[in-house]
Amino acid sequence: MRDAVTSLIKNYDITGRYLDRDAMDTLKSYFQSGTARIAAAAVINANSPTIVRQAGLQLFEEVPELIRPGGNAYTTRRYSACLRDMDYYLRYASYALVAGDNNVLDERVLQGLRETYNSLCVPIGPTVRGIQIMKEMVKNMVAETGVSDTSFIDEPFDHMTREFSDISV
Ligand SMILES: CCC1=C(C)/C(=C/C2=NC(=C\c3[nH]c(/C=C4\NC(=O)[C@H](C)[C@H]4CC)c(C)c3CCC(=O)O)/C(CCC(=O)O)=C2C)NC1=O
Repeated sequence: MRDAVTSLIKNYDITGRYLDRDAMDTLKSYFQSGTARIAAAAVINANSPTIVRQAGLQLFEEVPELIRPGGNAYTTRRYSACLRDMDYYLRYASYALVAGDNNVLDERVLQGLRETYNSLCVPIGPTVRGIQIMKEMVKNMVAETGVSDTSFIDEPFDHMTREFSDISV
């Protein structure tokens, strides 16, 4: 598992270089966004059950077939599995936000997931939509705490949906 700092150091160490100007710029921007990253993690921590539940409701409203007979989230067991997956995406997104690096998502969430989803016929489009709904909710909540630029919140959520979208084509 890597974060913004260890990733940078690793790259410089491989080639035996001192940290140059580019490195300083990268580090500066990471540390300058530090307080906002912590604010985002705090918002997610304080609201995760609400975010997952509301995002699930919105998703099932937009794609009602999912919870009808024959839908992948139909039956209590699969409905819960779906919300549990949403909860995984949210929790790991909060880790990646603090780390300033998506590596934790690759290692802990996305590895082998496409095969699992394909074999269980979990539909990709609605999964992507669910992740995007959570992203918008988190961005709004973080903006309400006074963080003016919430664009950094896109990174982990968009990383996950990009990985998913790669499969669906
Ligand atoms: C921390 C990393 C991690 C992830 C990401 C993870 C995902 C994951 N989701 C699964 C199932 C599932 N995932 C879903 C999800 C959905 N169905 C829908 O229609 C919606 C679009 C969507 C919710 C948004 C469902 C319904 C199942 C159960 C499918 C089944 O058993 O038939 C399974 C199969 C095993 C199980 O049921 O637990 C895994 C491994 N597990 C992990 O350890």
